[in-house]
Amino acid sequence: MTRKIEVLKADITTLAVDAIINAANTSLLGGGGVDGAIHRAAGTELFDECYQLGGCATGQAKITRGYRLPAKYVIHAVGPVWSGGERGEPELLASCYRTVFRIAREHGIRSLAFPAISCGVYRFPVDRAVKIAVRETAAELISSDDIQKVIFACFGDDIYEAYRREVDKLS
Ligand code: AR6
Repeated sequence: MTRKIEVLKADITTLAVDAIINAANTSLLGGGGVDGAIHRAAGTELFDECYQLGGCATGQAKITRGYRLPAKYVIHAVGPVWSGGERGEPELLASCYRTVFRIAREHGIRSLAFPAISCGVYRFPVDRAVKIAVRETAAELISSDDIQKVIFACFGDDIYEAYRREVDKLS
């Protein structure tokens, strides 16, 4: 199972996987951080498709095509804004990962790349977010053979080290 997980220092927009995950907001109409980078790289057709989706609730996700990205699809997940941890943030973040995996299975997607959802502007504590990401990914890979590769695309050494530590615990 662990051989299906890769921790990479990478700009997610460059990865040629079946789907990359966007750390979006409830409007799905773009923003800063990884969301801005994905929209810039994919081109304006991505915005046009997102506009048709009518937003997305926190903890949920919606899929679009990838347009000019090397990835065929983008799965837009809306992570929670961290506000102390007593407002269901851990469960909402776990729900993002579970929803992404369900959508991926429904579309025959076999390789995925995630950014550290909620770990930027949304200020989720990195170690806690990474534990949730790795736990949910391991649960998916153990319970189903549909997904063959999950990449954690890390921007910055602290995020990279946090994923590395957590993934190493699996083996
Ligand atoms: N590739 C991989 N990771 C990246 C990239 C990239 N090109 N760019 C940034 N990151 P954030 P959030 C990392 O703030 O916390 C947006 O405005 C970044 O270093 O993008 O979920 C949305 O529209 C961090 O580790 O997402 C929402 O309003 C991680 O991606 C809001 O931000 C997530 O940081 C979502 O906030």
